Amino acid sequence: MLRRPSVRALLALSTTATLAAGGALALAQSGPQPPVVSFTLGQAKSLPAGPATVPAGAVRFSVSTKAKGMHTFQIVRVAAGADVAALQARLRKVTTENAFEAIKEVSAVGGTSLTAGAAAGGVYPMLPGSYLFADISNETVTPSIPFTVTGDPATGAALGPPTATLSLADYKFTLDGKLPRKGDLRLVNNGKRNHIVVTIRTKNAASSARLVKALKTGNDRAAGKEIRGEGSGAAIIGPGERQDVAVRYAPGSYVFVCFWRSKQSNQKSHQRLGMVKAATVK
Ligand SMILES: [Cu+2]
Repeated sequence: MLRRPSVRALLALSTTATLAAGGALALAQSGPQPPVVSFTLGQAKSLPAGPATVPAGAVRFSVSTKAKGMHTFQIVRVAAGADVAALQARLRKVTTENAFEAIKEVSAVGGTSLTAGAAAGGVYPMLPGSYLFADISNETVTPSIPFTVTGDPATGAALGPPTATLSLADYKFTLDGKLPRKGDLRLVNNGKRNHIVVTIRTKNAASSARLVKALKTGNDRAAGKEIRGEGSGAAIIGPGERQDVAVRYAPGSYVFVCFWRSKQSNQKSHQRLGMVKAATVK
């Protein structure tokens, strides 16, 4: 559902654009390590696999796939008392932002993209309750499996100190701290809307400035000229959610962009409303 035409078209415009989030992600955290849970994404329309229960508190999701191409996992919270199996069936048919937001009993927690060969993921402050672990890579179906978070609700808010924080608002990005070459990047949604974060590498700061302008004005052709090398993506981050994405950046210039577009933004893509930001890694 994330791979809307505008995203695909934009990335396809650059022959050098390869999505390599999985390969770029690495675990890097000092101090006490959160427990790790491992999930896998399958081929095409097959179901993901993973544990039925996950402990409450800060948990590192380590996600891998053997499938070709870029895949994106999405953690979805299910409202208390809702019929999980029914929602799983309903989510399976979701292929658009509006269809996702129409299901009131589910909300996006977070997720990220990955490619075969390297585990990707991040640390999530998990609260007890019912969840779905979904594969949102496919454009015609959204397969998912249920899991339950059990344990002390009080531990759910604990995340360690961030290396850097990228805050998401309606409709703007704010970056606090320096992007690490290797570490955890905290993503926090302070807005009232769902957002995504696609990270695009550019040639230099001037190219980033041109890309920012092109994305804000919806000029995909101009934007395509500035995309360089690998990009990566964070899945849907719901209002109030936070996650620490394990990242590894080569020194250089980058642009963060949100392509989310739904009725809540009057069908305007968020990048047109200002959700584009250039950043550098030294
Ligand atoms: Cu957005």
